[in-house]
Amino acid sequence: MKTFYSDAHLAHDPPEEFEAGRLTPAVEVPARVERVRAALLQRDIGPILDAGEFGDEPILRVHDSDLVCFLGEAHDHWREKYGVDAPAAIPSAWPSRGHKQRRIGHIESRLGTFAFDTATPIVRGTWAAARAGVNVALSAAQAIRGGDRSAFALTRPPGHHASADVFGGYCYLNNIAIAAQWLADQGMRPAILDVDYHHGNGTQDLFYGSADVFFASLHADPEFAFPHFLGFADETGSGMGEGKNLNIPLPEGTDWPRYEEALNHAIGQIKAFGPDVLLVSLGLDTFVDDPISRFALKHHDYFRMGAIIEDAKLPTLFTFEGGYNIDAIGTITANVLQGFQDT
Ligand code: Q9C
Ligand code: ZN
Repeated sequence: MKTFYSDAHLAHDPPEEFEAGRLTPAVEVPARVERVRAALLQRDIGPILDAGEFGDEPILRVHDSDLVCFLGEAHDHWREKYGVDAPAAIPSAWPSRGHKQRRIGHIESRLGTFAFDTATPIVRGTWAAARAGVNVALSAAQAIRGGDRSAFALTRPPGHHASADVFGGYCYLNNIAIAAQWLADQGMRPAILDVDYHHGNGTQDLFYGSADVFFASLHADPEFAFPHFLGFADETGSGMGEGKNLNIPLPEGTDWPRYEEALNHAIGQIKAFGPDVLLVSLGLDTFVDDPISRFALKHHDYFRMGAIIEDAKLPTLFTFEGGYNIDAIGTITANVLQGFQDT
């Protein structure tokens, strides 16, 4: 399968994130994608191609123009306020109950209005990287549209936590949602499978009321895991989208037998929806030695994951999401793609 890539991601290189009450070294770093790229070059998976340019229109089909405008200028405004040597922009105050949302005005009020956590810093290169990441996802979607059986969008920053007008969870623009909407706008019927350790709250929210896109997510139970406020089993969709959203929250320590059962169930529900394209939010933070997660999948389990996804017998677009064990990320990502391809 073809892999799509852009070196613009290298410019998004935040040194730190604010998490668990302190500034800590960032885990969503350029080495993640570079390690995957190196692993793919070593294996017989297919060519790595540069992304094309798709413009703003596909982004604005999914995201509110206020968020897009904010992300484009946030770092400039932050530097005007705190100086050219200022650290990454991180919010420190939020509009809570009884407060006003502030979409225009001071950088601090806009940061709090558009962000939902403190772990998603904005540095000088963030916007260019996020923007290019969308082009990577759309390039993969175009390959699928052109008849390819599968494609891999090797993109960062990740996207599945970002909704129409909120960013967070290391995500700024929702790459997979933009690709799914782009395919739907061309008459396709997409299903999205999210196998990242964290619930894809942004993707769920974007399609929650829609009958046209099915969303299924396997993830750590929000009872104990980020994003804490969404991803529960009773979230099944609303209005026209009722029954088109499937959450499977899983306990700490989930290993392959338990994961496989949930994955097979999700694939069954996806097939019942009758999609003609499958998009996979491919997070690799389910790995046993992931530094921020608590599942227990091993290297070889990822071949099986790829094989089960192949079993849906659909054109399949994989989009890179989380996964923070730098030494394992290349191998386990390639294992999924190879498990899919060799089945
Ligand atoms: N103690 C993705 O994997 N902080 N985002 C979690 C854990 C944010 C993860 C804190 C995690 C975001 C794409
Ligand atoms: Zn994740």
